[in-house]
Amino acid sequence: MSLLVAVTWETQPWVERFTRHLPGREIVVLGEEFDRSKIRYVATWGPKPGSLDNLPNLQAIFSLGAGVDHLMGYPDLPAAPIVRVAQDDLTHRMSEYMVMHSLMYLRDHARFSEAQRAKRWEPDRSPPIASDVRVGIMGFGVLGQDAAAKLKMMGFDVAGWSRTSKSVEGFKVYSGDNGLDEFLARTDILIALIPLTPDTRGILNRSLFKKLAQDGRLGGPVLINAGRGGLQVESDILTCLDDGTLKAATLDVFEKEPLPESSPLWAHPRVTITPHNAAVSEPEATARYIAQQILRHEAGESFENMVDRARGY
Ligand code: NDP
Ligand code: OXD
Repeated sequence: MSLLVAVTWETQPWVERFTRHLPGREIVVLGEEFDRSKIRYVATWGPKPGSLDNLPNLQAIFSLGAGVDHLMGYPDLPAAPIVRVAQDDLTHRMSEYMVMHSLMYLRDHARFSEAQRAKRWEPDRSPPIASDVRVGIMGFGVLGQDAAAKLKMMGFDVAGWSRTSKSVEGFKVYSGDNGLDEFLARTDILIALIPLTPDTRGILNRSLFKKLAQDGRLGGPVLINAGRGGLQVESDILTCLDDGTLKAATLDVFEKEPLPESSPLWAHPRVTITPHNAAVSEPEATARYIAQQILRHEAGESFENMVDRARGY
């Protein structure tokens, strides 16, 4: 059995880990000579057109991340099952990000940083506490639910929104188009952790932001998007920041990545930017997870976290 590592980044860290976690297997990378009929598995992120063609014995395509939108646009994607990353290392990193940025808004970090630079001593005598702040998590899947549990532990008033209705102990979960307006109306911090699909493209737009709570303790709703850049309409975010519909935004993902130098988001005083690293797929943890999936499959068990191609996630 061979595993093909098809990434556009440095391949060596992946090859080293896969070799260690799958002893005795052949690990090959694009650009090398290899027998395509021997390839049983592919581990990939953003494969170049053609790179996954002509693999007649392929048994699974492993996305090197949780999202699979990078695969959905691949022309004639092989019919093998797609398995995505859903493991604790990545999940915990995302929750760290969400808890940190939510706390920074709760504690008005931007205001105190500015006051420090101006050497102003300006304590807030009546700041909100976490339970005064309503967090709404769009996308109540693996990442959304872990972030919800940790934000709740900090005291935030957390609810979720998903495509299908579900019950998750301890949380009110809204669902579908019918539940969206009510969900938004009770949300001060909007966290986006939904996949990019034809249904969700451009969902973070002006008309949605207008429906967020305007009576919250933060002085205006804030957006935290670490889902995908294609979810957001960046010109609408800027308009809404400037007309007060949004108080602030933390963005890890962008319509175009890397974010072009010309983007006005870079310099906006109420925008926090991170370079699509809210939760990285750390090679050791990810290779271990993929190796486990291969071993499960070879022992006759089914893959975990398989993608439904019709849903797009
Ligand atoms: P999951 O598949 O576990 O969860 C996705 C959630 O989104 C589900 O609750 C699903 O609803 C909901 N959803 C999907 N489509 C819709 C829709 N049309 N309307 C409402 N809800 C919808 O995914 P993960 O939690 O593992 O990951 C979520 C996303 O996070 C990834 O797809 C990726 O884009 C992003 N990500 C970003 C990273 C970063 O570093 N910035 C790192 C890792 C992931 P339902 O429960 O009904 O199926
Ligand atoms: C992912 C990502 O989907 O890092 O895992 O964006």
